[in-house]
Amino acid sequence: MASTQIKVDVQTGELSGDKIGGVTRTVDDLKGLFRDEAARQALDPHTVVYRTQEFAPVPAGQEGGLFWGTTFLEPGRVGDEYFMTKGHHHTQRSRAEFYLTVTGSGALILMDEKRHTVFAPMRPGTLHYIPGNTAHRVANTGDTVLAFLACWPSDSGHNYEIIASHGFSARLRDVGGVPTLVEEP
Ligand code: PAN
Ligand code: ZN
Repeated sequence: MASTQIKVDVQTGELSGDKIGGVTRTVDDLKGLFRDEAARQALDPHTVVYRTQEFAPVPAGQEGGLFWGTTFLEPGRVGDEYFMTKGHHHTQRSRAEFYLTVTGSGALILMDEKRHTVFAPMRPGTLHYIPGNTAHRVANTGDTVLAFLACWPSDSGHNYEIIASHGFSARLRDVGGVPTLVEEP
């Protein structure tokens, strides 16, 4: 049986090898994501908010396989909100995921099917299990790059539309220097 192998730099999260893709999301790409759209427009549109790497040993959508990835989320703010990922549901709602933080500090924001939102601190060495049927997003609450490794089923898919149109029920905001979940009106 053929084995497929890549390298993971466990200090930085950087992946190297074959079959590695990924995306970069700039301030310009994230129109409408943050509460304070004027603050987003005041930033240099080319500023990178996050970059991902993804190791896909099987085709996307194939049942039974696994994907591995790293997300590098820059430190920064848009108004009182931290730089964060778009956030998504898995298209196959029941699919779960692991996030393992390797550098930096931040927060994993989770919202269940009843739109109840909670967050959990992320720091090097924390491993979070994201259950199925749970929308997930990460915010960088620190001053350095937050890098985390992720593993998810190859048939999960990503649904961004629901979050783009309805958002999470709460946003993680800097309230007097403390990351605080603030319910959306
Ligand atoms: C992660 C995310 C990654 C980027 O690999 O895709 O952190 O976040 P967005 O996809 O929300 O932009 C994951 O959760 N995969 O399923
Ligand atoms: Zn996911």
